[in-house]
Amino acid sequence: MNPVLLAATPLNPLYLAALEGRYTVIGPMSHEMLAVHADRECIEVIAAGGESKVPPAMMDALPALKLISVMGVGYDGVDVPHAISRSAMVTHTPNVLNDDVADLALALMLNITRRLPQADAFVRQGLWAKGSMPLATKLSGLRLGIVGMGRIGQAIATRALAFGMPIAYTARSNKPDLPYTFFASVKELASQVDVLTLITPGGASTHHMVNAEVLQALGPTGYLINVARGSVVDEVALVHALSTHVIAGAGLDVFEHEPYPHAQLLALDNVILTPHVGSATDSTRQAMADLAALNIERYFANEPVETPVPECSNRK
Ligand code: 8YV
Repeated sequence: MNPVLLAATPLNPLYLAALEGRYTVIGPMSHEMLAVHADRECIEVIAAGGESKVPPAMMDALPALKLISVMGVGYDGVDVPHAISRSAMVTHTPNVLNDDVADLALALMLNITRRLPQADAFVRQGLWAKGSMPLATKLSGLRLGIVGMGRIGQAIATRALAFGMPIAYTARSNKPDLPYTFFASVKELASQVDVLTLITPGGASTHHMVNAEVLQALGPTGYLINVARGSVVDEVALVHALSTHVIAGAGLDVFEHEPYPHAQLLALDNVILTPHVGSATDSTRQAMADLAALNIERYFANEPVETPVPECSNRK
């Protein structure tokens, strides 16, 4: 009989396909349903996506829980300390999505500064024959500030170097090996750059890290790019900053209450909105699904998992 896995939330079809045939995937289901499910006591693995919530109650409904395998690099929806207290391992899918997320960050920078959605609309609406488009802002050479200098932050920096952008960053700690300027606070960083790009983990430690004060520091010629988590930005403060030109514009792939961006964002001309598509390409999502499935396979083969989250890496 195939092992039974619980899906925390609807799984990406590629993840489901990678699990098919080897496991029986049940769920998602309410805690009430789970509490009375016939297979509850034998489920050792929860499969989840990067945005899934895996709260203590879900874990505690599964007495045999040993692994939570997240298809996504972010795992802020998983209560990792609780998983550890239950002796369960948490895995995620780092690295395979670095290029895509970094590509999207640059795409958002180019789109917002060069006003590409407006340019496209200008052509489609037949306005070109009647005159020229208003001039845009040059991206090359603008000073870039990166919040979170992990693997994706570094991939963004590498790309930005080709655009002649001087690079500064803030992170939990200074990384002296990198040739970029470190600032200890996000506010200080914001005051020194033209484009502030967020690629830091979500969760309590970064909640509303970008608030009204930081946006004020970024200033009227500054742009905010968010490819991290919506929770990192105070979205109400951002709406205010965009509508009163406290900052010049924003490119946002993530939102506080997905899939519902703040209603006023939809009406603003100085913001570009994408539906959390940082890693959403065929090849990257396939690689993420394969890696998430590999972690499960390793667990059942009694082998060390491939990509534990950092908090669990000493338990590899
Ligand atoms: C995906 C993500 O949206 O990796 C992450 O942390 O946010 C995204 O790549 C999602 O995890 C796909 O399941």
